[in-house]
Amino acid sequence: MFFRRKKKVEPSESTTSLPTSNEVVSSVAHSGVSREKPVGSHHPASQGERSEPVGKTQNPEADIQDAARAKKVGWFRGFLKKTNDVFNTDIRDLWKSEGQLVDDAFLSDLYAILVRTDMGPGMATTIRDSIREQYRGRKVQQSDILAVIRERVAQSLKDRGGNLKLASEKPTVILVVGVNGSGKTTSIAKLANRLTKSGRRVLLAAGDTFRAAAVEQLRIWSERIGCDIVTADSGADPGSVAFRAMQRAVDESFDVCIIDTAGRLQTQSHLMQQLEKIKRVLQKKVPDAPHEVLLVLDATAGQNAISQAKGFSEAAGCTGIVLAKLDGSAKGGVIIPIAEQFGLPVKFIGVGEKLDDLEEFSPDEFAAALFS
Ligand SMILES: Nc1nc2c(ncn2[C@@H]2O[C@H](COP(=O)(O)OP(=O)(O)O)[C@@H](O)[C@H]2O)c(=O)[nH]1
Ligand SMILES: [Mg+2]
Repeated sequence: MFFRRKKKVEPSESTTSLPTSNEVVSSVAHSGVSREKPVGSHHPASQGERSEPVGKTQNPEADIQDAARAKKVGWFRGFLKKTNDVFNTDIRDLWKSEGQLVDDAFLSDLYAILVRTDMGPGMATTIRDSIREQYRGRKVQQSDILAVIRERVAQSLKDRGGNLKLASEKPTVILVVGVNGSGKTTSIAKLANRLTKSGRRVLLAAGDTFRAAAVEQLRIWSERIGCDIVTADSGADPGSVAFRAMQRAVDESFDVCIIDTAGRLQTQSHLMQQLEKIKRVLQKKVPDAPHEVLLVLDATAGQNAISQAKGFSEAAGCTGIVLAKLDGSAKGGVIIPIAEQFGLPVKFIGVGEKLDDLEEFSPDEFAAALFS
């Protein structure tokens, strides 16, 4: 179900999803094919980002969809450069003659190449085992192997994308958590900007009261975006900020309230308890809040740091991931182990420091961009 601006929520709907472009005029045909025209998008990739499969249709609007999809695939290709480079050079080198025999030596060489990409050893093992099962003792073309890899990747990422869940009754409450410096505050600003552009009234809560600079950082963003903010002095109880934000969000009918938090580790038990307290405070005003607990991860942090966040994600009851700082790293393949390890949808990816640098993650387009 796609969200339409000023769309009336049906009583049976508990949640609905965010429009996938910053500014879209969209309507949904009864055939299930979305019609939309991106308006005034700044980032090339934000011109239509539908991740849902589009059925065959006579509708000329489908051409717009196809073009938008092709654009997004091309854009994903850019940040998959490292992974694609490995495939295009190293894997090709495995072919000494026309057809390559799939034997133990080949499988072990292939595995060695796969683990050098950003996909992680789990995915490398899955792919190698699939190829062994399907082709062992037979001669294969490079295209056969690439097809298996793409299929396995698409399979593993299936259901690992996802739109932001918006509550049927406002306000939607989004709690944003993660370690220090992962990109929480910046991602909140980007998300608030996106929601504001799609016509929603957004209230920010500067719940990182540890550092005065953190409150100021969010305040400056809120001014730039033109959305409201609830702040407190540094050292104040983040629970009280959350409480005041909820009160305003409910009393003044805000659509969405996004709560920033201080960076923390799972091992800091007092900070984990503080997070629990923030949640309880939110629930006093909005019983089913928070509707999303987004974990912001730094894509450049490396596998170890990311693995450590898994316990945190479970302890904090996270519902989705924002993978920040994917720009410039050319290591987009890292999405695969992250989505697998956390078992959570990657809802957004951060691709720069500016307000427009936030994209929805779509597994289908991502897989299509691999070695294309
Ligand atoms: N290149 C890039 N930098 C980012 C991105 N997201 C955040 N940053 C930068 O990462 C640094 C830490 O971000 P911040 O939002 O303050 O992290 P927080 O401590 O988790 O709130 C800042 O310098 C941001 O500009 C991103 O998607 N790409
Ligand atoms: Mg911050």
